[in-house]
Amino acid sequence: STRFNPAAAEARWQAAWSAAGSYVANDASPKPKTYVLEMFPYPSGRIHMGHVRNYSMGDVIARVRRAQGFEVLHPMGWDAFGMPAENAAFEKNSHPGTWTRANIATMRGQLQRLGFALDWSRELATCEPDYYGQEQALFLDLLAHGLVYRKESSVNWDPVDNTVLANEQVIDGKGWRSGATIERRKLNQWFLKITDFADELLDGLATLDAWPDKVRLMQENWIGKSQGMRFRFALAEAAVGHDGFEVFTTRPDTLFGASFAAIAADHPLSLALAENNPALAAFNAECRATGTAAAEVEAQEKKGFDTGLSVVHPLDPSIRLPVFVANFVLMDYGTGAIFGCPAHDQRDLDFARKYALPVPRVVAPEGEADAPIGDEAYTGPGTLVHSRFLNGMSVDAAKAAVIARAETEGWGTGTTVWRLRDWGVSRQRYWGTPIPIIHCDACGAVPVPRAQLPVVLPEDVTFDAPGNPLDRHPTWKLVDCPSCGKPARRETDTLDTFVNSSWYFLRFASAPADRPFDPEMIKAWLPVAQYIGGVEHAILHLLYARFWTRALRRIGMIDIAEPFKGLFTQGMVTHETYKNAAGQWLEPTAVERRDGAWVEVASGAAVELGRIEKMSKSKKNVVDPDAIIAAYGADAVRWFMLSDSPPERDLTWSEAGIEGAWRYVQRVWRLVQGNDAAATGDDLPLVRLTHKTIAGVTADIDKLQFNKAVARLYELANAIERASASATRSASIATLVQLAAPMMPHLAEECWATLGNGNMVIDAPWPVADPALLVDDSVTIAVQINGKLKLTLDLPKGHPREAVEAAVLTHEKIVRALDGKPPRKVIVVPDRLVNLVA
Ligand code: ANZ
Ligand code: ZN
Repeated sequence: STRFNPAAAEARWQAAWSAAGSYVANDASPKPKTYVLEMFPYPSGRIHMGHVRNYSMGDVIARVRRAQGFEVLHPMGWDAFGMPAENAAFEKNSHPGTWTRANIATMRGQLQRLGFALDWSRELATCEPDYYGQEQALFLDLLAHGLVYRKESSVNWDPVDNTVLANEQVIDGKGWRSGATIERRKLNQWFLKITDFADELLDGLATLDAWPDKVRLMQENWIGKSQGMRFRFALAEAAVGHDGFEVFTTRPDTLFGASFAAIAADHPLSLALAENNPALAAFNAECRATGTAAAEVEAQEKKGFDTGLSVVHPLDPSIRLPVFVANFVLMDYGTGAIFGCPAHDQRDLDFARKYALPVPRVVAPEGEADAPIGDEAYTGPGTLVHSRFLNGMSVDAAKAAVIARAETEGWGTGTTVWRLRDWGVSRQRYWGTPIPIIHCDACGAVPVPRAQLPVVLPEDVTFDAPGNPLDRHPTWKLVDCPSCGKPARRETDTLDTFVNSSWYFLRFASAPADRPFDPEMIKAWLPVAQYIGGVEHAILHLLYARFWTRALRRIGMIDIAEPFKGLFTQGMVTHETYKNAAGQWLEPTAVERRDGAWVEVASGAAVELGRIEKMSKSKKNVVDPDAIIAAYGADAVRWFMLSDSPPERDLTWSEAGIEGAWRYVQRVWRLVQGNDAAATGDDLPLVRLTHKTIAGVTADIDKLQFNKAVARLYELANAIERASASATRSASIATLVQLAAPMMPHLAEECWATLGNGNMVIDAPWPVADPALLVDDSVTIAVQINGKLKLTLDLPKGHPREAVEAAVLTHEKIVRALDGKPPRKVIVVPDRLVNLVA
């Protein structure tokens, strides 16, 4: 047939690969090992085009490495715990596991139909006890080494639903489901000591030269190392047993710009004052009743309560500053107290304007007059002004000068300040890894004995009420204390799902039943050579995974410092958006172009064409991979995903794009069908282009520039189409098939078989370019027999002597002229002449 039929071919080759175990990674292989990984998906329901793009890229790398002789680990699994499953369960009063496992089955089928070269024998789902039980063991290992601790900390409390909310569930200070005003509540929660690794995590970034600079910078800013100072403010007059308090600042240089001091509502001084001040007590209560998200604290109106007290300026005892309790000062950061410098801090400026406090400027931008401050605080660099002994210094020099003075005089100390906080991992949720702890009134928090792991989530839970079903379960939490045997309670919090994704790449390398992983296999496979995923994970996931790797190294379980050697973050898949006259979003399948205008397919009504945006359910501008595979086949989808844009940029899905991919699939197929395997003769320009394509595609793929590789394969196909039959042309068709195989594996297998190869194309070694054929200039060589010119040959400049000889002796004309006999002698003058003595 002249048409390639994807449906039949895809199923056949997928079955053949699976039967041959082609993509099963062999731990015992003598080949060099490499590990290619894409960020595992959350099983939300169906695979979307963003997944297809991500996994198509990883698949190309995995397939090329395999063809290059590597033993490749390319696994897949499911980041299967999390809120959406619990929300779905709540809506349908069903079990989150039912929803999750059904989604996994659907999505696994979709990935398999795309023909990815994945080792499904290593598939894992984080929601299964064999995975999360080992996670519990790791948690206890970190606990035993002092890298886990328990501390009181604020959460968002929904007083109507009686539940803790994640920051994303608090919208404008209200609970997303109940609409109730959210309060701050203190709960005992578990923390991982990521701050112990702040230095390491920062310094380690320098070793990650195969990561995008932008991601390294984002991590650096998140860790946020800076110079700060703590110092003591003395109260002008002692009150309620306090004679002062400590403040923390990152801007000691601005100390002469101070116009007030402020403490948190929960600061010991504020609490003490509130005991006989009902107005302050009421203000403190109001402060507590707001969300904890930084953005929210930032957004809310700055409010203060004047305590009537004042503090003494440490650099000039004649200056007094009023002391406020302020709602934007948080108790669990720094010392819970600040000095306010309105000219150079926006929160302080808003506050000062509201309470009519002075706004003295102390930093002026280089070369500019020290104009009064308007509505915007000046936070940029500059020179110190109105600051006595600091005048004329830069910000950094002034910081150092103030710290030096404070340390000499003994009222303050310089500190290195990190923006990074310890990682609170307690979640008041059902669908997560149970924290393996038992609380006993006598013994405190007792680890669950190893022999009793995994602590399995109970199946018989209800989702008919808000809150944590583990808390409501009648018996699950009732256990005896492992230490004293008295009745005790299980911890009902579960671990943040970011914990699940912080070590899954280790479990892929080996998944023993009795341990989290086999350290020998970590040595064999890790670090991941190439990790690919969305830039939305550039900060938290990657930082947490780096932290777990370093923490496990510190406690002696593994010996790598960084989990991901190479990192690539791909762009999004976008699509046009469509709206009807009523302003409702329309799906791409519901609209079409008629006479140059967009209309609704069903009604013919006019449609407004909106912006190109990331595919999302809310804007309905999604294209379902299944429908596209059914229409065009998996290879065309994969090809289009790799072809149009540089992989780090957004890719706009279009009908024209997928049509183009489909036409290319058919062109390659026609070239193979029309191949004349018996043709003889060389076509040097085509040989050269083919070798250039081999070198170019290989280099492009090494740099993940898939769109460039694709462009080269278009060019090669064009050249082959134009060339007339020759041995070269047949060979070039085979090479084209091989080079396209990582992107269009099913088509490639079908072509390879049609070309008469016995093996599968995936088992053929990756083509290697002949460097001599890559040299651009060619020379014309005169070929003589017994001194008489017979023909001229265009050969690459510097072509090796044997290759020149071979090209001459196999040439049709020469073979005929010599009557098929070998010459008596061959004289080669490099790049000029070949004389045959007959
Ligand atoms: C005086 C000052 C002057 C400040 C200035 C900033 C600019 P980051 O960078 O986020 O760490 N601060 C300190 N403790 C606080 C708390 N518990 N709640 C709210 N704010 C607090 O922020 C450090 C700065 O945030 C500190 O430096 C302090 O204000 C404020 F021109 O001190 B600064
Ligand atoms: Zn006990």
